[in-house]
Formats: sequence, structure tokens, C-alpha cells
Amino acid sequence: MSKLLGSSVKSFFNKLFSRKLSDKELEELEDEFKLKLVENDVAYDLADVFSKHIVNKLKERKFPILSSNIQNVLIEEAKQYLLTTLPTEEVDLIKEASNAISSDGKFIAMFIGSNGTGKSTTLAKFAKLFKEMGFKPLLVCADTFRAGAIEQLKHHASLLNLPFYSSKYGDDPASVAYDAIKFSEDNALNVILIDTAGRAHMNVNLMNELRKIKKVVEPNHTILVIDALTGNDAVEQARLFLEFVGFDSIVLTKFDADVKGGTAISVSYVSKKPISYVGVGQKYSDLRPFSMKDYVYELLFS
Ligand SMILES: Nc1nc2c(ncn2[C@@H]2O[C@H](COP(=O)(O)OP(=O)(O)O)[C@@H](O)[C@H]2O)c(=O)[nH]1
Ligand SMILES: [Mg+2]
Repeated sequence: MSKLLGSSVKSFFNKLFSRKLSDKELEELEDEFKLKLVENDVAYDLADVFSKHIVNKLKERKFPILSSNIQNVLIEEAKQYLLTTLPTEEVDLIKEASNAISSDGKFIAMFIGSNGTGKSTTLAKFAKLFKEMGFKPLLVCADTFRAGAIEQLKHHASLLNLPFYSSKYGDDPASVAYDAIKFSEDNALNVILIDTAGRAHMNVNLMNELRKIKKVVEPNHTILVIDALTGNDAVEQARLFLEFVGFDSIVLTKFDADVKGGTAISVSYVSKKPISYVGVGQKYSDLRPFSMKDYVYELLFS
């Protein structure tokens, strides 16, 4: 997990003196802190309110106090602030699936996100997890647009030795998803994982297509897959997919390679949706549940 944001926040706090700072010095400190956060992939909006909050807390302190105390007090303030500002609920997809299957006979999860973020790989990771937990997953490719999409997901399914459903290129993705549910019922499968198309950039047709699939299949859980390494783009994707399609939680992929750490708090901040799991590698077993509480602690204290 990332430690860089932690050390940059610490180095910021190290600069504080055991005397009352002038308004000008406080302003400079606020700007410097904001910049450090933005450099570490924290979305500008969040960096702005966060740095303001911390500097305001600093203004309230009585001086002189020991600088080591200031650090502890401010790190504690930062933790409190992030934990009250960010969604901290923990998502258990296995439990959600069990509940849905008890009441409904099936659990439908839909995966959305931009191209190359790791949608198909993440879907395959969930398929393996559900299989191991005793469920009967079906991998569905509702991307009938991009050449190779069907073969790629089919390949994941065959490596995992799990059933796969799709149609042919050019078919209506919503019909494919609808037919896949019928197929799952006929074949006693109870976890339906639907892969969808992505585009490199925001595209109205794609958003309409995703909305239509969602309306037709009524997924129990829609997952937005986001690449942790894409910084500002990741934040923009969270905003757009929330506005135009809607989702229940985020899976942040390539978390294994994220040295900055700001993307996780930023995508949750802008969407107010929890990160349910993170991808920590390319293997099917590289999927971990995510706890925002643990993550914030790690960011600030490690
Ligand atoms: N290091 C790392 N690579 C990942 C992770 N998730 C996906 N990838 C890689 O990202 C690339 C794109 O993944 P893919 O599932 O095809 O993306 P899609 O276009 O969104 O379906 C592949 O090379 C994956 O192996 C992850 O959590 N960590
Ligand atoms: Mg894909």
C-alpha cells in the first residue's frame, strides 16, 4: 500500500514551528499542503477543503506548544476529517450475493468503466472468488462492439473452467445481457457477472448503452472499475459514470503499482461511493476487500 502521501503529509507537519504563525505564513502553508496533496493524485476539490480544514485547526491552537505535539494533533485532525468526509462503509459482495440469491434466486453484478482499466480481469477475479465460495457464476460479455472483447472474456472463462455467455458482434448489448439471464436460469447458475464496453473517452452513445443494459437487467450491484494509476482521469471517470449511469461501488485496480495513494480517497470523495475491493496484480487471486478506515490510517501514519 502507498506510503508516499503519508510521508509527504508528515514532512508538511514537520515544517511547523513552536510559535504562532503569521496569517501570511499560514496561507503559504495551506498552499504548500494543497500542492503536495495534488502532486499525490488527490483531486483538487478535496485537496482544497482538506488543506483549509487543517490550517484552520492550526489557527485555533494556542502557542507555543511542542512541535511534536502539533504533529500528533494535526495528524489526528486529518484522520478525523478524512473519515467523516469519505464514505467508510465496507462492502461485502459475497454477503450481498447470498442475500440476493435467498430472496431472488440470483445475483447480478454489472461491470462498467473506461477501456483498459481492468474490467474484464476484475470480473474474472470475482468469478473465481464466487466459484470458491460455492456459488455458480456465469461470465457474460455484453460488449459486442470492440473487436476481441468476446474472445477475451471467453478465454478468462475457459481458464477458470466456468460457463460463458455472449452473442455476436453488432448485436444489441442489452438483449445479450437479458438473454444471458434467461440462460443462467435454464442452467441453474446464480451469479451473473456482466462485462460491458468501454471507450477511451466519454461517449454519449456508450453511456446510453450502459443505461439501457442497466434498465433491462436491473443489476443488484453495479461496479465501476477504475485504474488507480490514472490520477485526474480516474476522478473524472468517477464523476461521469456516476452522473450518466450510476454505480454502487468502485473497484480500484493496479493498486499494487500505486505509489501516490491519492486516487483512492479522491474517487470516493467525488462520487460518495465506497471502494469495495482493490486489484493488486494480474492474477485471478489478486483481489482484496478494501477498508477506507485502514487505508486512511496507513496514508497518514505509515
Ligand atoms: N498490475 C495490475 N494489473 C492489472 C490489474 N487489473 C488489471 N490489470 C491489467 O490491466 C490490463 C487491462 O485489463 P483488462 O481487464 O483487459 O481491461 P478492460 O479493458 O477494462 O477490460 C491487463 O493487462 C490486466 O492484466 C491489477 O489490479 N494490477
Ligand atoms: Mg475488457
